Amino acid sequence: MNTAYLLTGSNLGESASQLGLANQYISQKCGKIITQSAVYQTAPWGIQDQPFFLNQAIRLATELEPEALMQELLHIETLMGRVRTIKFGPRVIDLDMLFFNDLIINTSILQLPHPAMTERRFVLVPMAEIAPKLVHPIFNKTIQDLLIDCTDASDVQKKIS
Ligand code: PH2
Ligand code: MG
Ligand code: MG
Repeated sequence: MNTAYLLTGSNLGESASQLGLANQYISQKCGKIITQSAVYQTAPWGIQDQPFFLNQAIRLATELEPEALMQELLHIETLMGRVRTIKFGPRVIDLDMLFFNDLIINTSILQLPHPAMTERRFVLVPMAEIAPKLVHPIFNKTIQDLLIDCTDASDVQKKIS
C-alpha cells in the first residue's frame, strides 16, 4: 500500500461542493482517504485577479502506481468539467499530487514531490495541519519547517463551515 498526499483546489462555481464531490470520486477511483485537512480559503497565487480559492490537503492510501494515480486524477478533473485555459488561471477543480511515498520523480508528465509546493502557503498550511512531521525527500525538512521558512505572505484562512 502506498501513501500519497494530494491538494484539491477550486475557484469557479460551487467550490465547496466541488471539493466534496472530488473526494467522493477519489474514494471511488483512487483509494481510501485516511485524513483530510479543513477547507481553507486562500488568496489566488500567480494571477491575483481571479476569485479566491478553496484548498484542502488529503492523505490517501492507494494501490495505484504514481502514473496511474495521476491518470485517475486527470480523469476526475475532466469528469468534473475542468477545461484547461491559462496557467494559474481559474478552475472548477484542480487535483494535484504533492507526495507519493518518499519518491522523487522527474519526468515530463510527473514531478514528485510537487516542485512549487515549498513556495506556496496555500499548500503548506493545509499540509501542516495533517502531516507536520512529514519530511520532504529533497530538502530533508519537515512540512512544519518548510512553512516556517516559506516567504509567501498570501492570505490562507481556515474556512468555518
Ligand atoms: N492553484 C493554481 C494557481 N493559484 N492559488 C491558490 N490560492 N490556490 C490554488 O490551488 C492555486 C492558486 C494553479 O494550480
Ligand atoms: Mg495546481
Ligand atoms: Mg493541477
